[in-house]
Amino acid sequence: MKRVFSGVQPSGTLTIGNYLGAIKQFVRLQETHECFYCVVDLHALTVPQDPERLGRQTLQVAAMMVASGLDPDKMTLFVQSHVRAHAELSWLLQCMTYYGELGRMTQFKDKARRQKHATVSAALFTYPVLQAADILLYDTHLVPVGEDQRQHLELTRDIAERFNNRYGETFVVPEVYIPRTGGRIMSLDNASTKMSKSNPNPGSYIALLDEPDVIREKIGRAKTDSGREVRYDPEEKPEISNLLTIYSLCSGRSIEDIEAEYEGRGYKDFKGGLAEAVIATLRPVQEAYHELMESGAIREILDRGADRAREIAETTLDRVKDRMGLVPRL
Ligand code: AQP
Repeated sequence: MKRVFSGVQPSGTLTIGNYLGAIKQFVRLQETHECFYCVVDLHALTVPQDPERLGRQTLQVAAMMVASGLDPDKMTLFVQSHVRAHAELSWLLQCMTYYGELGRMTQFKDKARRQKHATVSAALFTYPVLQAADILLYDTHLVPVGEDQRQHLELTRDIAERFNNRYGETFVVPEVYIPRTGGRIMSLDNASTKMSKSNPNPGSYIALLDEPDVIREKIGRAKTDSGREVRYDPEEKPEISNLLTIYSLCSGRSIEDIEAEYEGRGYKDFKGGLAEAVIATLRPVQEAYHELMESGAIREILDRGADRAREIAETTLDRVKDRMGLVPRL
């Protein structure tokens, strides 16, 4: 079986963007691939985090992933900081990554712009290398991610190829896997920025744990154009097109079918139907999540996952250190 790796940051409650863009694919791939999924807590530290909250969110995000359909008997789920090889390989790979390459990463530029220049952490600049380490440790063939991660995946491939050229075949060069629709769900308040769990405006996203009334309210307030035609046209009608994408992915219906249903009915009815489709999608996830959190089962799932991940990661790390000329202990 080919290997899959992907990570999710515990930087807030997952959004429907994370769910449709990434986690739905994770669930599908566990049937056909050997999958490693990781709650990347070290990545979340690149911007200031409250320690107590970070710990809580790490368990919550893991539980949300399992509640979304990840099966502990079919895939490996673990916390990044439980496997030390991630941080160690990251250092080794930083020695082969160019300053200029990291400076071109748009995620860094976007996140750095939101902070005062002098307080931007060095880790925010170098974390794409940690991401490369995460992926390369598991001899990963396929990385399912949202569109926003495409550039980081290209960097991972460049680093792997550079290493293989310099030291001989060591890493599998991974392929990126981005869904045809849903790879970039946009904010509800601004269709030119992607939906993000760390957006300070909660009205900009639907969180996986939002109550039905909150979902109805957020969708009711979602920005639209001033027309009333429910039509998919990302250029002319980016807001309605984004809502149609969410509707289609949640209901399993085609966009044309939804357009036909709301022809001549305006945005209010359309938003009402969309809200119910989202609520129906999230209801089973929310129920499973609350059960998992109450039973405490998530800690055990993560513990078993870390043991399994550690075994593979340490073998890869030893191989890399050997290739680079680091002397092993007796
Ligand atoms: N809006 C989105 N549409 C589709 N996919 C998305 N992803 C994120 N936002 C969207 C995908 O979800 C996976 C997990 O993302 P992450 O938690 O590792 O970090 P991120 O990409 O930075 O996501 P956020 O929600 O925007 O987090 P913050 O606000 O903390 O930066 C990834 O595969 C991502 O592509």
